[in-house]
Amino acid sequence: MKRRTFIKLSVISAAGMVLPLQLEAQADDVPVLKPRTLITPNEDFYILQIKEPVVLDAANWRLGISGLVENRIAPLRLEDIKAMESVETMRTLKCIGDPIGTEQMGNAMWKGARLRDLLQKVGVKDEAKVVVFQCADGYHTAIPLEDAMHEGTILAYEMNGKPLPTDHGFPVRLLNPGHYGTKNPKWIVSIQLAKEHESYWEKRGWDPVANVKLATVIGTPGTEEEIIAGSTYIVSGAAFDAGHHGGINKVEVSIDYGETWEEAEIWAKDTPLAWVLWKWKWQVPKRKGPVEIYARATTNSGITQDEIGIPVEPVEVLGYHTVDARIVESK
Ligand SMILES: Nc1nc2c(c(=O)[nH]1)N[C@H]1C(S)=C(S)[C@@H](COP(=O)(O)O)O[C@H]1N2
Ligand SMILES: [Mo]
Repeated sequence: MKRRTFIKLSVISAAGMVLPLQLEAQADDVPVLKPRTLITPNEDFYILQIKEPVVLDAANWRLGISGLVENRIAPLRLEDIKAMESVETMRTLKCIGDPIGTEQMGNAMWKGARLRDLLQKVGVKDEAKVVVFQCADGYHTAIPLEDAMHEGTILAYEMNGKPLPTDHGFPVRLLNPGHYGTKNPKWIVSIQLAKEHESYWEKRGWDPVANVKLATVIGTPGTEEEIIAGSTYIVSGAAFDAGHHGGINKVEVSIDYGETWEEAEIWAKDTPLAWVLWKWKWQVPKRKGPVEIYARATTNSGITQDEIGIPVEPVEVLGYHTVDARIVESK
């Protein structure tokens, strides 16, 4: 996979036309970081679902709550959910199919209502063990009642200060801290309390728990990227543990197959439910040829990623992300 190594700027030509200008990533004065910003703009946020995004009309949309509940309530309108106490929180979302997070990971500010406030309103029967979400595209997934009652589990209706975009689940999606995207359903149309449920992806062999594993991703350089011998180059990326190991304490980079490690600077962070962004200034050697870049994180609980990954409690740690690049003569 080739990564983007150029940034686009616009300049006004002599004739007054806006021309695209490409700058090389390795130019010393214009380091290109990937990710570039702590918050991923909505238009850059990855999009993933089983079919096409569903376009729902807020006026006609209703959210039904049924199953093992004490009180029957009329289906909720979007206004009803917006009238509940709201929380605004920064969260990183990541796909289980890309656990390192090279492409399918993004971070946003989300606003919504706590799921538990809604569940307390309807009253949950003792036999209920899971909360099932049915979505307008036919997707369905369940989460344990305990996770549903977590104060950080929200029914989100805003993303980065805007109504939730259609691609990200308009009008309402779940944000379920600590869990991969599969457990963050979009276009929710009904919620059921049940004893058990086999979800869409579980039927197809995916992990029913879907806890996010600790991982560090190298954004720059990209695979096969050409790096100028003797230059300074900013290696950059993100690291995320979804709070399972107390958050990220330190990120390190190695360019000698893990023999020695250099500490990167964490230049942006929020709570452990958001990624940390890091960068490391590399004095690129004069010798030309292939180079392999490794990155690893150490958590606040004291766990450091190793080469192949570690099955530690409470959730796993992935191995290093490695990127093959090339040191070349300047052109
Ligand atoms: N309704 C619905 N919700 C869904 C999915 C889906 O296919 N349908 N896919 C899930 C998966 S696998 C991921 S990774 C996230 C992606 O969320 P995003 O498109 O907002 O980035 O949505 C989750 N929620
Ligand atoms: Mo996913």
